[in-house]
Amino acid sequence: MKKSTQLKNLIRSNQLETIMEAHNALSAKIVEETGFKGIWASGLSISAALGVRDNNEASWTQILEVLEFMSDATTIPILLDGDTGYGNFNNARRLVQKLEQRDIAGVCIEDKLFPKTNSFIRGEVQQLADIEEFSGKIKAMKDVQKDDDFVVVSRVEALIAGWGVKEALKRAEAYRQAGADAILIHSKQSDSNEIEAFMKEWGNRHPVVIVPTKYYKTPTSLFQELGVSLVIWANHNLRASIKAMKETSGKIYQDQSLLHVEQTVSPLEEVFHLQNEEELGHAETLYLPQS
Ligand code: SPV
Ligand code: MG
Repeated sequence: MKKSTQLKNLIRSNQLETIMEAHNALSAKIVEETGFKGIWASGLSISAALGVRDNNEASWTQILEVLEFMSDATTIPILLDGDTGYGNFNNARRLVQKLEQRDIAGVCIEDKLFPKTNSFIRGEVQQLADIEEFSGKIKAMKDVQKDDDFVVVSRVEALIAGWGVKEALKRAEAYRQAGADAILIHSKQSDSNEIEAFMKEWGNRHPVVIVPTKYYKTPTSLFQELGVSLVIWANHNLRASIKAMKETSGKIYQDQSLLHVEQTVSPLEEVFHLQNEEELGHAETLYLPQS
């Protein structure tokens, strides 16, 4: 099944679905092998892995290069965190064309201004996009896609900016009418109260995506009860790898020896497996002269 169709089915399925963050081909492959049905190509994680801030410091074509490796290495759909679409409607629709060419299943854009800042950094002073302008951007993206199943998720940042649930509902409804396939409602609170308030008013109008990074204590079963369609575990492979790399670098530096790390790191065979080394071995028997 096409990756776009897989993602559309996840968003439309009656049960709660989850997708997991990746920031390069290696982490994307691990997400797939774990059993997840989809990948969140996180802007925060990709930029952190590139050594830059989550402020559109990496150009959109640099992000595309990372995505191409992620997509080539996997068979499950990738939902790109497309920030604000990297400009106005015209930049955003060109992004859709380039994503479709790379078999990326969908993109999420947020109603902020370029260059954006991560939602957990000074959220209240972040400016929101004009509703009409952002709705035009969604329409342009939906109009340009060639594959009917390509997914556009519209992310509402009203709660992040402190504008309240009423404004969030107003924006979500406008973006639904503009043609978005799903609404991502984001919150930075440590409990899920405002997400619950949003969901109760929203009902089953249209699929909803959430990112419970800050309200991680809320049981996942509650999200299902609220009618949420898709949960994104947004940055945990990045954060896990930072911890593992710090511990390993620290131990080797301290001991000036590999003795106490060999058993704690992945074996080289695992690395070769993740690179699909087996396939090359097989291809060599087919295509190289066998003496
Ligand atoms: C990301 O993963 O880059 C996101 C989610 O946009 S958040 O960091 O919560 O804004
Ligand atoms: Mg992001």
